[in-house]
Amino acid sequence: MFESIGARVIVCEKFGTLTCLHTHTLAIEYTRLVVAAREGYNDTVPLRFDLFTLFPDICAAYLGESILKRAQESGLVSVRIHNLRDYAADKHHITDDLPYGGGGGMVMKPEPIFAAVESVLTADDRPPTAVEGQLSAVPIILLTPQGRPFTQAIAHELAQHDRLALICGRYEGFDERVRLRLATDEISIGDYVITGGELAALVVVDAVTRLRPGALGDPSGALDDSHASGLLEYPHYTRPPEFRGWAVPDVLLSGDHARIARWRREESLRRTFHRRPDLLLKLELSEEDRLFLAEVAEEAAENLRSQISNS
Ligand code: 6GU
Repeated sequence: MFESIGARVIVCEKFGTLTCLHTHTLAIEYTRLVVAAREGYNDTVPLRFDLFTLFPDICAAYLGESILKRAQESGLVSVRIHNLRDYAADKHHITDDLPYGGGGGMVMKPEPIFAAVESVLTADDRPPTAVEGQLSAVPIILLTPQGRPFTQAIAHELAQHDRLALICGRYEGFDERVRLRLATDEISIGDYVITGGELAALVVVDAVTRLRPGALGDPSGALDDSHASGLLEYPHYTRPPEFRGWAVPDVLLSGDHARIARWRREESLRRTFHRRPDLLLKLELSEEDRLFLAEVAEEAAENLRSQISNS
């Protein structure tokens, strides 16, 4: 894979020197290929998502707009939505039932879910009845509040695959046999409960798609995002330079790119220190970053001292 990308990069470089007409397109394609090679993505086939849900319209609405729409149109990803109700064998297409042992709520029946996933993923992808803990070629991911908390690192991990199956839970949850015998992974999007896994599956599709080289118009886009560097993003400003007497910081108008880069780095560090100090502990910081953070910490301590003495 790397070799073929290498060859294509060389071809792009050659074209780049031959023609000016398509330089911009080539520059984007070039960056896309380099990023794909470095990150280990297979950029030659679209990343395919299979979403299994009882509410296909919810998923389709979000996937039909903006970056996700364009990523599908340009063949970077493909998303198929499968209605679990279509795989219920009975006359009324029932997909849930009462819990054994009593108690409130309904449980999602195993048969329609197994039938849907097994018919969509071909026999080559995965043995029809998986043994617990066995690795599948295609990750089969349940979206539930009991899953591992979703992070940017997990998005990177999932973006390495050619294909992902996402199963959205509803009601009280899945029959445990879905978890034990079909799923290979279970993801939650945070410590709160929402009505179903659809929003969570869309969160995963969105975060993973953004990482596919070329999904964002600007190839460096995904690198600047909050959490991509492990830091929160710096403040952004646009025109006008003054609004209601509030001015844009001078440095951003200075045209001095080195100073602007340093300012952005410092504001990212400052923001992360105040809002998410837990993130700083996980990072490797430069000496310059450390010195700056020491100043921020000293400032914060000074503020605290004066608050305490004024109270
Ligand atoms: Cl994946 N599903 C539901 N219903 N609630 C959640 C969740 C998922 N992640 C956090 N809360």
